[in-house]
Amino acid sequence: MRQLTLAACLLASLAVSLAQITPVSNAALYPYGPGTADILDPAADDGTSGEQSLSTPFPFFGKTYNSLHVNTNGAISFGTAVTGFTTSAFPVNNNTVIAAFFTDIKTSYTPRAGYIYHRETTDAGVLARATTDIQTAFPADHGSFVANWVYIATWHEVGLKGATGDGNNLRNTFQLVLITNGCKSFVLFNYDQIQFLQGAISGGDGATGTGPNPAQVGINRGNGIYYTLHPYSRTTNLYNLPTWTDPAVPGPPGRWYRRTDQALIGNSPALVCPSGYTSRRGDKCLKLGNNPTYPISYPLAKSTCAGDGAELFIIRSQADTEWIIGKLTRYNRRHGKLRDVWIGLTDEDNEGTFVWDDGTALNVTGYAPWAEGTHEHNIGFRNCVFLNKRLSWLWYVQKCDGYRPYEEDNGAGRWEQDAGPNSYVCAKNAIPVEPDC
Ligand SMILES: [Ca+2]
Ligand SMILES: [Ca+2]
Repeated sequence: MRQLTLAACLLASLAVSLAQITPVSNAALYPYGPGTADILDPAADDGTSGEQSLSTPFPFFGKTYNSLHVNTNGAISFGTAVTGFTTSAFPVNNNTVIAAFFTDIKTSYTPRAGYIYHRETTDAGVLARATTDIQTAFPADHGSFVANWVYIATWHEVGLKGATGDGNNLRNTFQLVLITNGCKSFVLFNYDQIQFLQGAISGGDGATGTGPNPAQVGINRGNGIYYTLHPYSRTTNLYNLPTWTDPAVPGPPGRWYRRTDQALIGNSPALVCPSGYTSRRGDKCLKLGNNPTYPISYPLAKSTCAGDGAELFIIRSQADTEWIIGKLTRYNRRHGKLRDVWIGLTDEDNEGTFVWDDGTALNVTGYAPWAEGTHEHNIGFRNCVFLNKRLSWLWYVQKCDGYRPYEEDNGAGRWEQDAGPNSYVCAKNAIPVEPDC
């Protein structure tokens, strides 16, 4: 019995000594491991820290979370543990993650391949460092930011799943630092060493740590809409993360900064319309433009929008069309005289190839409600597309300078009802609302 106890003590001390790693010294990485209050997770493959309660809720893409999970496969997740990973590029549904190095990582080898540490902290030194880092990185926008809470998760010399031969020696060291003042939030992606690109599954090679699906680096809101990706994500450039510096954001080599409280891609409730643009559709704000008495040429409609920092509205759906019809109908009820509507679509540059005002090609298999006979009508000098009121608002094409000569004036100082488009819709990006903090 005494011998058993002694053996258990020896085993326990052996386990402790194994955990006494030497944290790397790197200007990008925050302190971690022995000597800090870090929690060390058990060795695992596709494991998780379990739910970690947060003393300060973390704002993340328009929501706030009271807990998080630190997962073996190189990511922090919100709402639920994410013990797997995905090789599909963000945005994807589910996988609500901040992914530092999202691939098949495994620490549960004998001997152990790496250590995953994490802690929340309000240590004054760490908060001061986080405050300085954010103020230095974003002096114009966040120059007065003061951090009041930080979470540090570190994957120290972790190995790849399916390692064989020389692959048993490949190790990656990286860290996520979550920072908030309770309102705005940021994450630092810190890299010290990248020796493998992916685990041996997903087509990977266990001896070289390479393969067709290198790790994903970025943030995924989990709704299939909001996301951000590091430029090296899913490429062999991942090897260079420890020396990479963001050309747009000052910071030490090996660090990528992202703000995380706001959704800046796609539709967001935290968007407002710029002055003069009252109607919101998705992430665009719209303004009806018109000339009640004369036809207006396509170039004039386009340049009027451009002069306002806008572009002609790009119609993507029947709902967009109905929005315009409704707007015109209300206008006509009060003022009359609005007719056909230019949309931002022409084949001026290449006959028969229609391009939107923002340079994107018309998706020929997508929404494109041409009126019957348009294509026979579309010859070299008819290049601009409009909603044809007389043809149930279907798309028709005409000369870009308006298709009736001014002689069509009916003598009463009015143009004929079908004298050509005299309306257009300018679209501007909606503006994200800065929280008051
Ligand atoms: Ca794994
Ligand atoms: Ca044409």
